[in-house]
Amino acid sequence: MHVPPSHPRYHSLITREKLADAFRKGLVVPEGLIAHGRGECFDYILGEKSRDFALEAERVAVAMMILADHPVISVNGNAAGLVAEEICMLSKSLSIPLEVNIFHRSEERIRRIAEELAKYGVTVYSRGDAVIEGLESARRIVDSRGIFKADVVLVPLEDGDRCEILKKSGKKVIAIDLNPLSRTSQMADVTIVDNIVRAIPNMVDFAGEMKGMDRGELERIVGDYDNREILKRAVKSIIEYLEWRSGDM
Ligand code: PTJ
Repeated sequence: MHVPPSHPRYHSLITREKLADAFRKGLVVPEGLIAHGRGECFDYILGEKSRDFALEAERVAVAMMILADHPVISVNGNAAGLVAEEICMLSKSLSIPLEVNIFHRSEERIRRIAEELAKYGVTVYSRGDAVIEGLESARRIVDSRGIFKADVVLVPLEDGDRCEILKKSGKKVIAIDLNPLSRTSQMADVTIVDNIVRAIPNMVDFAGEMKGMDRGELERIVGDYDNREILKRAVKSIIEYLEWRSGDM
């Protein structure tokens, strides 16, 4: 479908088209389209831009990934459909491998997502030769070189169960989730309350700026961070945005 750039909801419609195309290519499941709709709703009441609390969390996330011994970026269908190229830019910039890890598991879709990412010349793990104990969903099947041994995992559009288990296995979890009230958001060490289509490009910019920083400075950035405070600011900003909009009525 042609979306005219003058359309007031141009960016939102283009993002939908991208996801629908990815669905047609077999990267995204129908449930992913529904999940995106929920995300859109939160994005709408967050003002559809990267707020200060999101930028702060994105910066800390990048610092944490630079400091990590075995960081990994988990990629599901929606992430591959919306920001495959940008995730690969982040992966290359920080030399962090990607791992395909999906909730609605099928070997065919894992292969398609891995192929989509590999186009950009990055390291993609998708072996499924290890299991995270304590998890019943298909997300328990991981790669021994990636999530299994990782100390820091970036998980865009996550389900709460896996976040909890990853944390129980001693890993630091960075989540990207537009819903600040979700179980994942509440449980992650760093919650990026932002649309993945803005969050990942912002993180690519931060990576460029921060990869030359000394460890002490990066440790200070991570050490000063308080995720509960970030979540509170996200919820308050929704309240303030709605109050501001109600003033127009
Ligand atoms: O590819 P698969 O099989 O791994 O499936 C992917 C989905 C997204 C279907 C799966 O992970 C899932 O069911 O996720 P949930 O539990 O619905 O959680 C998705 C969360 O991401 C929700 O809290 C949404 O608000 C949020 N979300 C949706 N779209 C975006 C988003 N957050 C950031 N950016 C988005 N574009």
